[in-house]
Amino acid sequence: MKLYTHPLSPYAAKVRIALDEKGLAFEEIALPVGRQGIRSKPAELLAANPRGQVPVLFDGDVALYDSTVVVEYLDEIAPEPPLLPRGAAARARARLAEDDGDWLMGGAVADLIAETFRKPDPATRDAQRIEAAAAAISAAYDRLEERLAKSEHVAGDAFGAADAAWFLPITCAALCGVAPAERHAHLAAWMQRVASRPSVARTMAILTGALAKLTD
Ligand SMILES: N[C@@H](CCC(=O)N[C@@H](CS)C(=O)NCC(=O)O)C(=O)O
Repeated sequence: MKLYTHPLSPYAAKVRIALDEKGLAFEEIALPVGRQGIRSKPAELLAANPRGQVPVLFDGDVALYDSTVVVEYLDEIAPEPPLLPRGAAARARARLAEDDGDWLMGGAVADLIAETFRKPDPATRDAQRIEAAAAAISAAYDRLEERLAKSEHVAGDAFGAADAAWFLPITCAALCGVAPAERHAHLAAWMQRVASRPSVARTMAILTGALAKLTD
């Protein structure tokens, strides 16, 4: 298998974590990235994904994009350990929980990144947009805290795709100044549990290593 990523992509991270959890061998092609995004996109990526985004997974003649679709594919070809629970209702809830993590990433966290990480000069930032993003992210932390008070993981008691989908936006938001608060004790304990998984620790090392080397 071959996976196109970039080292700061939360969606690519979700797929890398899934591959590592399942012990699947893959070649990672990490695209060069700066604060404003991917610097150059190979023709193979653009041909496989009309959206021009990472992650893209190639498995023989199967070419897939969108992290949710890719993780679900991996869960079908390599069912152990499962990243989605068994049973229609539990699976649907887990998919929704995963989508909520992606939605947070693509909405409020993307806005926060656009106004902070992408604008190193604070004078150029839109304070209102930052405030609105921070409020939406804090509300999402409150909802997740309630959920994690009732279960070990985001969608039940086992680690799965929903955990990978939530861990990255929270990490990105915290790096951009909107971390969980003291009242989010279950969330904080869950972050530690998830961070200690080898799959997640490896992805965090890739992310922090790339941040340390960023030149623009
Ligand atoms: N819904 C997609 C979102 C993928 C996405 O937004 N990828 C970003 C990187 S995080 C990307 O490749 N953006 C294109 C660019 O930076 O030019 C997924 O889950 O895979």
